[in-house]
Amino acid sequence: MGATRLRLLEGAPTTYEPLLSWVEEVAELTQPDRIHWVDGSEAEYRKLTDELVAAGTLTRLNPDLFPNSFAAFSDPADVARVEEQTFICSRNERDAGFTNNWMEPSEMKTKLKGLFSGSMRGRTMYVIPFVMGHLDAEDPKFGVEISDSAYVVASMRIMARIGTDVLKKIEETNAFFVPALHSVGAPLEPGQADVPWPCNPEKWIVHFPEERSIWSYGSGYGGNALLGKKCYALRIASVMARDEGWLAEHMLILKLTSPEKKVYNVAAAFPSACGKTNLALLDPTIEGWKVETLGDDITWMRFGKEGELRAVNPEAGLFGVAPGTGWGTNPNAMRAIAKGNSIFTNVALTDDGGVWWEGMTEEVPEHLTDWQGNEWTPEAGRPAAHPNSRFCTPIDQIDMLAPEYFAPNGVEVHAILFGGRRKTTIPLVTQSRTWANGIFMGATLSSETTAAAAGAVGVVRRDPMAMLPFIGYDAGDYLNHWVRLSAKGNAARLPKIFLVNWFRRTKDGGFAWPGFGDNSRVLKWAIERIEGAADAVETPIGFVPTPESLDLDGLDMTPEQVEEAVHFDADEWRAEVPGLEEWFARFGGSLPLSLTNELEGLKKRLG
Ligand code: GTP
Ligand code: SPV
Ligand code: MN
Repeated sequence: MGATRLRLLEGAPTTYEPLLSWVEEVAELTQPDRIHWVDGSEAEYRKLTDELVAAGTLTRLNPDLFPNSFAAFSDPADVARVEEQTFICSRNERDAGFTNNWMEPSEMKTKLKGLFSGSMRGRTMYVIPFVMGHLDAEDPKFGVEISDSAYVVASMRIMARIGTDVLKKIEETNAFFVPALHSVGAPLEPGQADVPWPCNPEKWIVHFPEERSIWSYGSGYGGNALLGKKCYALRIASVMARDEGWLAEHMLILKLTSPEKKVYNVAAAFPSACGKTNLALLDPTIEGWKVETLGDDITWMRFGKEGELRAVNPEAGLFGVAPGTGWGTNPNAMRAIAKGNSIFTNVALTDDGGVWWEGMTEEVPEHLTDWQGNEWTPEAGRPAAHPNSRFCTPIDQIDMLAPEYFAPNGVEVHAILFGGRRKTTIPLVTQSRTWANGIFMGATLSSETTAAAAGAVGVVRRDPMAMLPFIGYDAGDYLNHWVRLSAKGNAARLPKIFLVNWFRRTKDGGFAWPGFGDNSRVLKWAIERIEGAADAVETPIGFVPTPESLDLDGLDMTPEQVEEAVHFDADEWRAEVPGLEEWFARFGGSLPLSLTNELEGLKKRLG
């Protein structure tokens, strides 16, 4: 180590110059009191969580109920991703596209340097080496997050592969790593007491796609702060994927085994808080079909040697929406959570030191401490847990985890579902007419906004491939990349594409379809379509099930009710067309021609 190296770097567990010089540069800018190199060990986790409990950031849960588990309560203004403050700072504005906020990179750097200047004063700067995907993948995707939040370190240990092994491999292979800088933006003056959830009212989540770097300021929450997740594994990775010929997608991936023991892997893109984790951990309500989990939020896909599309889950944990996750709706998630080793954020506390959220149990507890620390009873008239409260749990605690999760080359994808949250118009399931028609379904996907992002909830917006907040470049280029890349696959082995909607409403306002475990009936129909075994009605939008072709065995629904869930409504679709035209117009010239043709074809078929 050079004599001029910063004192804080003494004892660093690496001699890897690209890393040392970046850490030094950041330390000089942010002025932390000390640097901690994260090794990812059990002992380190114990020490960090003990410190977080002492600081009041974490509450230790009753170990008889949730062993080695903690609850965190955020600042009430730091509860979700902040899309308005998320930027893609490519050199040219055009490359960020109309779906992203943009600022000229050097202007943004100047602004960020001002904010980060001294931002870690009084705090520890943690250096977290991590890899998204497998350490022994052919081309492992490394990152190093620097953060001044121990909560981030503890959460990153659950969500990604981190620590000494990763650092060693980076050094040994002289690897590139994505520098991912995070500060809560709350420096401490000498003697100043800390708060349980430090953060800053001003938040910036910034990506520099050409240099593949991330700067995140002001928030300690989820996708804003655990930089391996949305910032790297989607926004930066989507740019890498464009340049290297693969796909980084906001998809779950599950392994489905039929009664004949045939295996089908299904990837599904739904926007945030629209059912990925629930589908990935589905407990089928039909006989003989088995579901195993491969991933619940992010899927990386590339073509294999035979032109088959292969998928891996780059994450190591679940960061799941708590409300609605219950013993009735998602027992597999509940069993994984009950094993402990979890961090809950913004849930409610029970009087016996456990956690609770809306939908966890049918019976509502008589007394709770709500996510803001207030007394709560069922009469309170407000939710006890924040609608975007989350559980953070190691993925290998899922009993139904597919062994292929551990395979660096992943699995072949046989079907892709695109889905959103729509009260009307979109039937329960529609099979695309062709691959191009399937890409059109993805490109025009729409959904009501949810609590997963700050802002209004329930507003319908277009969300291409459920990637609207996560495409790291121009959205038209992104759709072109899908079209061009898939042309390189083996056409006979391309997955079949389906559009689904678990959230259609009846005239009375209730859900038209029971959802959750009963979604296995839709999966079965999709597989039988692939095998040419299930009937369908051809409609202008694609193929929808005939009433007889869906397995409704044991389901308490009248034929009229089923019809309400599955039917194609020509009037609703004619009313949808102007919105589709408006959406496509926003792409300017960058939309693939095949998609323009798809829209023309749809209009013709609708008459
Ligand atoms: P992110 O982690 O934000 O990306 O969300 P996600 O897509 O994984 O969504 P998740 O599975 O956590 O579900 C979000 C909400 O939708 C929860 O409150 C679920 O209870 C609810 N939900 C999931 N699946 C269904 C379904 O089939 N029907 C109905 N009605 N609700 C569902
Ligand atoms: C999402 O919003 O899609 C999530 C949660 O999965 S977060 O990690 O906050 O992005
Ligand atoms: Mn998500």
